[in-house]
Amino acid sequence: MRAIISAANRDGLTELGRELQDHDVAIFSTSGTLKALQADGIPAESVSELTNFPEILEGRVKTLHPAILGGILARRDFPQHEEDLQVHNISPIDIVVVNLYPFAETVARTETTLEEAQEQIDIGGVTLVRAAAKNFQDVIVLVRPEDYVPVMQEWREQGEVSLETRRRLAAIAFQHTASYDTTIAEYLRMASGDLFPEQLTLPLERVQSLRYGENPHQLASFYRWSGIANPLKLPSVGRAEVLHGKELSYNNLLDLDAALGAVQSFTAPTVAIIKHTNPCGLACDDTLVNAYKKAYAGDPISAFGGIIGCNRPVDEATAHEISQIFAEAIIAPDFTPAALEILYQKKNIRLLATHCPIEPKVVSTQALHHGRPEVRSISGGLLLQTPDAVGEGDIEYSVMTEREPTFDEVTDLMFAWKVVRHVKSNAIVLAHKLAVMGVGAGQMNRVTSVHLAVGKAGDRARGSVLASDAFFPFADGIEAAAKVGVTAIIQPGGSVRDEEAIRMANRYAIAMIFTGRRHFRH
Ligand code: 93A
Repeated sequence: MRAIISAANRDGLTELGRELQDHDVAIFSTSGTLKALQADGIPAESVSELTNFPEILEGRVKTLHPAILGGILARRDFPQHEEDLQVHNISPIDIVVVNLYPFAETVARTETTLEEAQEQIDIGGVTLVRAAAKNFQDVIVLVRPEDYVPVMQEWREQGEVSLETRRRLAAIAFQHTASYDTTIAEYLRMASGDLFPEQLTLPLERVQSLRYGENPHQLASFYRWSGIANPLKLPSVGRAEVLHGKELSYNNLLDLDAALGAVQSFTAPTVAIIKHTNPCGLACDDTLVNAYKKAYAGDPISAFGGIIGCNRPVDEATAHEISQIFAEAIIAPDFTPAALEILYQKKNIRLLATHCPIEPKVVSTQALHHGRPEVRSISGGLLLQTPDAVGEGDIEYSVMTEREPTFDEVTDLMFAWKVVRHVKSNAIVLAHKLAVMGVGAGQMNRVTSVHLAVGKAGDRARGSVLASDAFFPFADGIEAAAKVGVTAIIQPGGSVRDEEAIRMANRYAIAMIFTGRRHFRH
């Protein structure tokens, strides 16, 4: 029997070579692999022995040759194929072991140039793999080092590698080359800025299997975008490091994403406490610990079991405060050693570090070209969109009422406006002194969301400002807010009944501003 081994990553190759040697397999390799095998005392020959042709174009053509591809693709049970091999003096090849050029790892580095990336596009290796996988009845194909040991073990114990295993290896191989090509396509697409091409395969890699989905009877897995360097170095849950805690659940991941998104809108130290993807508390202050205290005070009942987002490294004081209650998870740029010492005492709390700044540097145009789209699933398809990103200083507004908002009101209105887009629609947020006082989320009409936010805020509604993610279709929501002492409102405007809403605001001397931009979150 004959094997071709051509591997960029040589993990496990020596052991594999020894096993093949025990089975009397003749090994043929490309130059680098050959050197490595021979250095470890594994007898192997150059693929040129099969092709009578040298590697050319600095290695761009090494194995692309009919003597090799014919040997792989020939069906052993077809007389015509057998005859062709004999006529052209081609030897059948039974095992193909390939580890492709590391394209993904190369483009994961920001400094990689287009030319460097191009050289890492594997052609010959992919061809070997696809040929071997097509002919899986007769050829064993191995593309991942982790498969070497189990397959060799099967061979040793069963005396052969079963047809079932060969077929499974072929499926792995085609998935591997498909995903490899998808990463290349994605790299070129991102550089071209073509957001939604006619055909799109998403380059995803599994991070981990999850114990279950949203509910225990649902199966689930966590995938992330496979690595292409993002010049913006955007923080993400997919790339965050888990420092501590119980295994992440499906719902944890959803809430962590909401927590990260919410605090990413702010430059001052900010803490968000998330429940069921909505912030129940969120506040900015001069220090993280003060922001946490204010966020917690926003809704102490709901904060129990919350997921906490911080846009500054968690320090000792903040860790101490957080450890007073039961929190499910924290995501932050990092954690100080003193903070970790405190939080490690909580066995279950999940701690995630993004290891990059969490700050509002994304504006929509940049996100368009360098960010990844948001993906959601519907039956029979996926929906893709650019994120609802808003940069600092991106908010423009017009005053619609007789009274203009005061400086303090404007500060809180801007704050509330940044919070409200992280709340499920219909979304209403009441805020005061850069802290959330009450939230109305996910209601089927806007006035109910106002009632909920007002109810949560209680006495603190007086003197607060209100943000609404979309226009008020009727003036009733404004009246409900006015009656509990809300002094200013921010909303997109755009309803046919805007005039009624403005009249209502004027009646209660509310200052109301329109932004012209809606922030639905369904
Ligand atoms: O440049 S290639 O696409 N041309 C080829 O003909 C070819 N054949 C195998 N690269 C090719 N390979 C790849 O070379 C393999 O997929 C493997 O990653 C690498 C191993 O080369 P070496 O053994 O010289 O280090």
